[in-house]
Amino acid sequence: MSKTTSTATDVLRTAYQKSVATYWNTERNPVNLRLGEVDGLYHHHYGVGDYDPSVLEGPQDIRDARIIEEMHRLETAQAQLLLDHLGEVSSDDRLLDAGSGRGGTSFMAHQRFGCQVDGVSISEYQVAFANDQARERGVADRVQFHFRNMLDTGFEAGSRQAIWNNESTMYVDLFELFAEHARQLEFGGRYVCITGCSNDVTGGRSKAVSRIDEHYTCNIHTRSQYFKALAANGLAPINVIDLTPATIPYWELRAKSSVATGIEEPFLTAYKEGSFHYLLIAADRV
Ligand code: GPP
Ligand code: MG
Repeated sequence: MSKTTSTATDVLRTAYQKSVATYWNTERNPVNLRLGEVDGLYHHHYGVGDYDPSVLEGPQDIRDARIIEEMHRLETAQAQLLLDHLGEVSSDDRLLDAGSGRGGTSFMAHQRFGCQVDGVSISEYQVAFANDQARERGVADRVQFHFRNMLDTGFEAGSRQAIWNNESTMYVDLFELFAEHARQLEFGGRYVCITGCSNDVTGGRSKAVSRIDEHYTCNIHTRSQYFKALAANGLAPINVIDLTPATIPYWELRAKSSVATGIEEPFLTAYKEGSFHYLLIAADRV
């Protein structure tokens, strides 16, 4: 471990990064907290798979709780799908969750593989939240969260058997990000991301995609940028899955829920008009 403590000046290098950190340091959306309270896994990504339509029936109090549980189930299924693509992971392996949020995917990886996981986030609030969760779960020796920048983590070269970004690549330059991932991955190590990306084929950024960027203070990349940046950094794709049809039901359910935030319509519009895709990309370090 080359760095143990980081100050805000080390980690937040630009005015843009500071504004992203402010968003996540102050974010307390019920759509994330109430879903996390279902079983203690707090996610910062969307869901995949069909929902059970019966959750929309019944008296208001039960209906609300059932919708929230169902949305949480779809978000957990998304994270399981990401982990399915990490390949063989042993309990001796060290993994990196780049943009680890409140820790949901990291805890699931440790639960599944018994491996060590480090998560990095530029939100000090999220890092503290996730480390509290690790202590509560009794896994703080194996799952650790750090206030660090995913573009410059300070972890040793070749120290990681797998790295993922679960919906966090839209905050950074992909060439810089994949250079840092390639540095940290051992030869043959696996990289997986799930992301929303804009469609080069339909031309410039659509109104709906711009509204998503504005909502989260992010910069959604085009599909082609992912593959250029992977290729430029010795990351060879092994699997690409268009998850767009699988995520639309999640957004339709979310739009009907009591915890909708207003961003549901832009997502549904962007996916349905074809200006935006929800992709899983898995690549090997070569
Ligand atoms: C995080 O989920 C969302 C992002 C990091 C932003 C953009 C993602 C794209 C695929 C474009 P969240 O769970 O914090 O969002 P919400 O509060 O809306 O549920
Ligand atoms: Mg959410």
